[in-house]
Amino acid sequence: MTYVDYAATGQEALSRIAQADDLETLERLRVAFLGKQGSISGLLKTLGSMTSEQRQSEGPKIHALREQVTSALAGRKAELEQAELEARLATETLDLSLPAPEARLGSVHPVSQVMDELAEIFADMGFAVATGPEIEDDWHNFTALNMPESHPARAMHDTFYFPDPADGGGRMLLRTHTSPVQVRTMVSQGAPVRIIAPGRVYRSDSDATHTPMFHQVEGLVIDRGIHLGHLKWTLETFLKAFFEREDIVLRLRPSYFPFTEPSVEADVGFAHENGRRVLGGSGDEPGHGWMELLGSGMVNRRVIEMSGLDPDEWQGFAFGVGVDRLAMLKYGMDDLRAFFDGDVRWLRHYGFSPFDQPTLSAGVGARA
Ligand code: 2NL
Repeated sequence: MTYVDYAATGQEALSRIAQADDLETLERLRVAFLGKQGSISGLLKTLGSMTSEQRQSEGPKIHALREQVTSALAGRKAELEQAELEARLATETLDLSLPAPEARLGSVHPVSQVMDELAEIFADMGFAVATGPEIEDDWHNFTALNMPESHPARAMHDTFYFPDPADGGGRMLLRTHTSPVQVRTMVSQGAPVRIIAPGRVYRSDSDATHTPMFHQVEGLVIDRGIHLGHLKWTLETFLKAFFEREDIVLRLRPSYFPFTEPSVEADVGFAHENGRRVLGGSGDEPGHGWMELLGSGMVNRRVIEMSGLDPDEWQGFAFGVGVDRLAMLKYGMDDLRAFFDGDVRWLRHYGFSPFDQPTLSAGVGARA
């Protein structure tokens, strides 16, 4: 049995700990003394092969040595950490007078902007906003709107079809207009109704002025004694507010939709100013013209009936207008396809600041 000079071993360990001048060196020392293969751990293991007498005399010395080294390591660690903190505090500076880094701001898409404007304008006339599914069944999209299976008007509304999981023989489709939202509202809440239904709709159309997906807002009023005069006033009031011009002139022209009777298409008068079309004034003035803007009419009594209401008690008017087209006209954007390219340069040019919303509540058209 070789006797170890614990005092000398302790002295040496303490002096190496005191000399460690960074945390990594200190950690290496801890492993060298107290780690699994460490020298003091090794001494502890020798206790196992001692006689009980030896163990009684050597045990306390080895444990005392381990305590001494453990607390020296902890003490030095605290010193080194404090020194590191002081060094950082002495060198790091924080200039609170610097301007904050500029945050990258997104912008509001013109279509979303126009939908917000429409919701505000119609809210002032007492209309609520109604929404519904973009994947519809045949009945809500066609049949309830007086377009039965064989109706020729369905051809204009060709769209994307899916099998209906709930009905083996039936099919689902991407809605071709937001009218099914209005049908659903009549069915579920009954009369009276005063709503607009904004949203995405889908048709198989694609060129410079048509995209297979576009945005529509439809309006529906159902009440007692509703007539064409209510429709005309509502459209005029809406268009004057939207285009921010009192001189908007409407021309109602007879038309045909299966879901309205009579049906009227609404044109607005425009003038040419500096080679651009500017809305306002009668289209019959010399040099002026009429531009087709939206479709509308008195709700066909068969549609009212199919939605579960009595057409002898309840009448109404409805209209539908393309949101993308309204945005193009109001903000002077000329290619419809650019709306859905997702090009951020286009958005930066035409997009709206989320903090400067030109809605009625913040001033329509208010831009810096
Ligand atoms: C257009 C024409 C229109 C309607 C939509 C409608 C809805 C119900 C009942 C009756 Cl629930 N009509 N909507 C009526 C007339 C025209 O849209 O050219 N839109 C782009």
